[in-house]
Amino acid sequence: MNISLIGVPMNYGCDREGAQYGPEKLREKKIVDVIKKYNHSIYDFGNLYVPKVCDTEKYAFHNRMKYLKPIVEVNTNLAHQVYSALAAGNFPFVIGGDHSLGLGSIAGASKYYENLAVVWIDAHGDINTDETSPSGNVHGMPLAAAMGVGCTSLTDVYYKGVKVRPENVFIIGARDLDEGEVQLAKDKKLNLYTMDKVKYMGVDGILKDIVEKLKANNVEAVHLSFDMDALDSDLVPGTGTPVTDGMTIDEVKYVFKHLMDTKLVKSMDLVELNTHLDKNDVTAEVAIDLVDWTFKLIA
Ligand code: 5AB
Ligand code: MN
Ligand code: MN
Ligand code: MN
Repeated sequence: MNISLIGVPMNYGCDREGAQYGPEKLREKKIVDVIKKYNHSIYDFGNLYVPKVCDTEKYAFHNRMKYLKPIVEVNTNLAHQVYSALAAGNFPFVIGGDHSLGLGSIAGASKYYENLAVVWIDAHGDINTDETSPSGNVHGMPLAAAMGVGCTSLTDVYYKGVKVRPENVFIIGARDLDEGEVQLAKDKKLNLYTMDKVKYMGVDGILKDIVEKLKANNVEAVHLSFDMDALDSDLVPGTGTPVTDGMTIDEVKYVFKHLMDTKLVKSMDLVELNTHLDKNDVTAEVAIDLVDWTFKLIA
């Protein structure tokens, strides 16, 4: 497989120091060599340009969304990179950076694929809008925007309109949802596999459900978006919004394996590694181990 590696050294979406150094840390940990081991051709496109905006300007562009303008600019460029990679027959692998980059990666993938599904593995839903967000942090909003919900400045990134239909959205591992998110998940009948549901149905149970729905919905391609905080907080000190009672590494690997087996996964994000919060690089090592596993699975 030809892999396009795209770094997004941005922390405007989480408003926290350290998330912007994820791509640099992963390269230091030899992400390129790790992927190459499995006979992939990897093209490292380096990091996207992230304009400097000082923190006194965080609300200069919108009164309820921090750093809106640079976030939209970076994501528009990311979307085009992802689209171009897919058009060239490559697998775009986007490394963050905070999860606001989901705006761009989904926009790019959905421009290429008519009937895209998104599997979002995360402790959070990331389906807030500027109106429901308790923080104003855009990394808690990308998946709502991708479904066409929220402010047009986010929903219209790269091109106007809905990027992914709600029935094609699958959230796995959620255990920290805000009130507005719970409501939206209900209203839109999202496929929401909370941590409680994962425990109740078992990892096998939810995977069976997801694979069936992907088939029934005639999905063409899956964009897989992995937030490090899906893992239990004990395993990942180096992430900005850690939550207890999360997934184990083996559970995540098992989910990846079965998703890759469908042959539908055509693009992926790995986000929310925070190098300032990490302890002895343990979170970076976990991330690299998951990258190793992922690209072993991809033929
Ligand atoms: B992450 C919270 N729901 O909106 C909000 O890490 C947290 O990309 C969002 O999943 C976490 O601020 C965003 C409280
Ligand atoms: Mn997230
Ligand atoms: Mn999260
Ligand atoms: Mn986070």
